[in-house]
Amino acid sequence: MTARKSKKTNLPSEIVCTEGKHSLFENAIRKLPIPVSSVFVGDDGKITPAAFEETESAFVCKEQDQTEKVFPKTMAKTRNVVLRGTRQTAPKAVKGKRVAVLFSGGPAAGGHNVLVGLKAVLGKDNTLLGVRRGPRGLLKGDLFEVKASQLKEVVNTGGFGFLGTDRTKIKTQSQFEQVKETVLKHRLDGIIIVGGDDSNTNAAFIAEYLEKESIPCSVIGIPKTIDGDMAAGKNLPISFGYDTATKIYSELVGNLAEDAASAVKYWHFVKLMGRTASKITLEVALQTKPAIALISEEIAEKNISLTQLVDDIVRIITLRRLKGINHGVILIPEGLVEFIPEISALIQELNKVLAEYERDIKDLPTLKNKLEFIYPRLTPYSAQLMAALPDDIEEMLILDRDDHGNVKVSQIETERLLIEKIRYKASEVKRHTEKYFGEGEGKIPATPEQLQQLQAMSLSTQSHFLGYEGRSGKPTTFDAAFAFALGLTAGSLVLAGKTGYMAAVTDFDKGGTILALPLTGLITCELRKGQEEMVIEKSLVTTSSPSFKAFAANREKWALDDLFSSPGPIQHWGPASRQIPITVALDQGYADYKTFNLGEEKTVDFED
Ligand code: FBP
Repeated sequence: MTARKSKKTNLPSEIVCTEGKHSLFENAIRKLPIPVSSVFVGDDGKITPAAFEETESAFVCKEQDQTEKVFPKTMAKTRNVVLRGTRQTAPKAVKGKRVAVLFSGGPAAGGHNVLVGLKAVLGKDNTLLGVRRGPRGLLKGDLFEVKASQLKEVVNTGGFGFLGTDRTKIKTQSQFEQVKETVLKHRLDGIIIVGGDDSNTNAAFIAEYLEKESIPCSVIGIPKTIDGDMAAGKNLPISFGYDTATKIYSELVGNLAEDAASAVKYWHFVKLMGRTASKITLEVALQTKPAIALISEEIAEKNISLTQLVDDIVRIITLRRLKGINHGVILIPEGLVEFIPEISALIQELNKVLAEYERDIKDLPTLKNKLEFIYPRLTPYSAQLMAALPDDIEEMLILDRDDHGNVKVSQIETERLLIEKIRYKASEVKRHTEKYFGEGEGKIPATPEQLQQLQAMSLSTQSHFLGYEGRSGKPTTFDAAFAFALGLTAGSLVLAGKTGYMAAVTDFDKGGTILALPLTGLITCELRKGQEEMVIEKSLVTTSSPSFKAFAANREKWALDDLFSSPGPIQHWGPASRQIPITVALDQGYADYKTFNLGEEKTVDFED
């Protein structure tokens, strides 16, 4: 018998080869071609900057007088008129421009493709500089030249790792002077701020300041955020990052629904990121059809109290239980607490107290001392409500706001608050069947057998928070193409000498229309840290929108049976790889959501 020759294995070294973001998948997606709008394709087939022309559409500010007072220079320049990008057949070469780009706020998938788009459109004759660690890096002047070879490593990859990010608000005179120093020191002709509503507010203020100082440096915003609240109707259906995040969450929620139906014992309470707006929750609900999905904006509109909300949820749980279904998935938007009328009133009171007595409260050594100081300054109703909240939530509500004055809702465990109250109510329903079951208004009809079955059921809950895992995933093909187009648009705007605009893309079903939206047209007045401030307006869910109506028309059905669907993992190629968010397709009036069209696919080449 001959001994079998042992085969030499390369496996250990193959594993090492995948270090530094070189998994089989990462290597493959770097090579994926990106759809490019024909506006950016020259006669030679190469990437070419767009030109811009005025459209007939102009924004009317919510607070016209105040906006004009705060932004006189940029308002006079843009007149709030929307610009459209057009293809240049014989573009005049623009050379020697130096453009800085920074990420601001939370990460969102596609950020690296913005950089690739910028590099591609600026070409060899201009310089792209990266700002390390967001607005803070801009203030410090922490810039470096971005090389094509570096971008080839990050194209189509997720996260903001290449530059980093932070949430510094730029609003004081000394901060503006620091920005000026950076502009002069690095001889900048343009600053691109990739961010959400707060970051684009920064962009609007910096643009105005530099204009006042007669410094010829364009400031352009790029709409980024997973939250979906950086949108402006037909002009800007959505920001980049939303599609990827909602698809990641939808996969996980689909898996949880499957788990609930398999193990037949758990109610999964899933809090979904999205800060204020419930746009993420709405999209995930349309993708997965869970038993319950709460939409904060509807709760505020209908003035639904916490008690009423808990009652409504327990009613659905009970109806399912009577059918023998003692499991399900409940989606909870991250910002819910801010929309429940009595908690929202409490937060507003707290914001006022925290703003008025900021220093006194800061100096108090313990949490107990802070609470003792705050309680007497609240109305009796709010004080009573706060005292009834779990300790950790009480603590989160009085903790410092972020730099932009937002309550840190991602840190508030709303899902646990609801679980606690729902458990109590569900057990009450079981204990007092005569009150809740039978004939008559508000009562649930049930047979003795069903009630017996109900008594044998216990409420097993699991809580989850899906947030950070959705922000830095590999961009979907849509986000990859969309972010790339935004980079091309912003770069073109700087080369055209425009300032005070946000790059935008619309008509995702028709090859992509390129737009530039005047930042001042998106500004409104909001209460932040108890004071009125000019900020870019958040786009929230409206109950009259087609996407909400589609959800509302089906939710009862989804509540009473297991009709969930599992969209599965994000697909970068294959049948589901060209989907856009269902909410976007519905609200924009597209014929379907399965195939976006942002132009012809191209393997983008760019050199230093
Ligand atoms: P942006 O608006 O900056 O994109 O951030 C969105 C977000 O992911 C929210 O959904 C969430 O509430 C928040 O960031 C969390 O912020 P942090 O990273 O500071 O914890």
